[in-house]
Amino acid sequence: KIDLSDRTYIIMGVANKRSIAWGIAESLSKAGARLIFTYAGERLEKNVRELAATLERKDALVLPCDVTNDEEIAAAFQQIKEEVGTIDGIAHCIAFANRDEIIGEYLNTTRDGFLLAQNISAYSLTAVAKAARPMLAEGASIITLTYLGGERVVKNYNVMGVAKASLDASVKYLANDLGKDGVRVNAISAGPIRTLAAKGIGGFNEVLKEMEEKAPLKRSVTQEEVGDAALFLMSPMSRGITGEILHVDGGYNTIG
Ligand code: 0WD
Repeated sequence: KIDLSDRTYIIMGVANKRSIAWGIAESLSKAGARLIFTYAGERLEKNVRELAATLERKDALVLPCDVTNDEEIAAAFQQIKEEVGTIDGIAHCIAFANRDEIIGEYLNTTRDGFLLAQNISAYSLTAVAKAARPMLAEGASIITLTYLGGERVVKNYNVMGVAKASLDASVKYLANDLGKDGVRVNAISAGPIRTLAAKGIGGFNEVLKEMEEKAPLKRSVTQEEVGDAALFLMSPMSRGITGEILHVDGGYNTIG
């Protein structure tokens, strides 16, 4: 059994109990970890506090951190440093694109929409890694969530696919920079899961249906399955792995 009871992890991107970030939180929590949650905007604070209160450990911290705001990132990590000192990992589960740009043709992407998707969904990982660097323990592990639409064309994923391609490349460059500190950086490429963010993507139900028909496992994956893969990547069990994109998608990406 993986025991993380002497470790502390930051979970970024819980919006509600369906969030993949919450699946990761539950898996890490079952392994005994202490958790720190960050949320974007006051509207989510109550949700995150209520969810955190359901965990067995009562020492979770809940802090604001809108990743488009450098001061908010700096303040969040300063507070984390003061309250816990060192951290053993970060789960970055954050993405955003304008709704009218994740349907139809990619060609219609606006400059502002392109930059917004890159800013929140890709650059934020780099900003967070930089802010966290001074407090990352030897052996710490950073993970992010990506999607197949960054590797190849997936209908309607559009500007978000381009942001995921940028995120995937960032994982490799960050892994190279932080490897000398003994810190690993990896991505989980999750199959489609019904969440708030997924609802915004055009034709999501068809994507899910195709996965259930075509994936080698003939079903979709769950937040719990992504959570357990995250637990592996966060634990010393995966100590030889960095710069990797691990597909937790029932094998769907292998089907032509
Ligand atoms: O099928 C899926 N659901 C998949 C999701 C398949 C493969 C990958 N992913 C990725 C997403 O692209 C994202 O990177 O998983 C990550 C988590 O997404 P989720 O769990 O599917 O969706 P959700 O529960 O909506 O969480 C995404 C959260 C935001 O939620 P809302 O609904 O409020 O947009 O990203 C956070 C926010 O909590 N977020 C931000 N956090 C900090 N600063 C910001 C921001 N500016 N914007 C959004």
